[in-house]
Amino acid sequence: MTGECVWFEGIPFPSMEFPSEHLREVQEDFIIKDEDVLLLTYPQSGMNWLMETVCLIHSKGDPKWIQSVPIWERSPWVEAFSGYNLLKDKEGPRFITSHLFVQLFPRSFFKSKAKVIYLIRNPRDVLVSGYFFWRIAKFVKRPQSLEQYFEWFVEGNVVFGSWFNHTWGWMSMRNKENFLILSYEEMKWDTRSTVEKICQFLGKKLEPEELNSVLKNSSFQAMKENSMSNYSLLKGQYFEENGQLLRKGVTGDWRNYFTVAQAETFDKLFQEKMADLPQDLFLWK
Ligand code: PPS
Repeated sequence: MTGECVWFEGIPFPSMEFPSEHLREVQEDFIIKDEDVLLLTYPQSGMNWLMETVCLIHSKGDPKWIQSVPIWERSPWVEAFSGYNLLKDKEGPRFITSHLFVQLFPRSFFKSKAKVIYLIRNPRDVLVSGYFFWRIAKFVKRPQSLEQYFEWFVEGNVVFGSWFNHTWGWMSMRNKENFLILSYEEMKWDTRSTVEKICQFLGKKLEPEELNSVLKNSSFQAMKENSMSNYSLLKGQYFEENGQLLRKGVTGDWRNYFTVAQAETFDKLFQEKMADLPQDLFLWK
């Protein structure tokens, strides 16, 4: 996997948008404000779904904002050069998105009261989703087969680093009151309750019809059809013409791709690496 990426503190990043001097500036100089809302995930965990949901909660279900401004401008990626520049000049409470490891995150955050939503997903589905995503992206070395990507993933030899280390690192914050952990699985299985949980965490009260509109406009189908959220605006430049970020949007798709041997290898690795965390954090079990 190495090759077409840049390294920062032992973690590989895509070669565009993430120069190491910029990542250092993000870590040391970016000021997180108490009123900011931070959306954090390992890649392919449902970040865009979370972003869309939070934006719709903010607009009380009114889809005007999500249908007129690209998702990456509504909640910019702090570690990406272009996202950082948007955020620096933004007034008032901000939505901030990131795939960064906890140790690379802006240091100012650890002294702030900013609210964090950390979304996790079954890493087996993250792996499969990532395999298809990186095959359509033009800015990283593409895996040639799922078998190859499986090897890269279990070794943590993928852009943005190891799922296991990312999850471990952020889970150390789990008992803080400004930190909410959600899973892609609970969002799928009971979207309404999860949206209510987010509202409560953010201190937002929605009327029933506003909540219904959040659910309707953040659904897989609605996002797939929304050019401000489906990344069709970046096709050609960053993604292949036939590429889809919104691929299937289901849980358990890994079962269609893993061999029995891969499933066993993954189970063993998961047990080794995650044994010391409370297992009820992992709802897909
Ligand atoms: S990224 O590029 O890392 O920010 O990607 P991310 O958004 O985290 O993850 C992409 C996967 O999330 C699925 N997705 C959704 N699932 C259900 N409902 C909605 N609304 C939704 N929006 C995005 C998307 O389909 C990717 O998962 P896969 O399994 O590949 O379909």
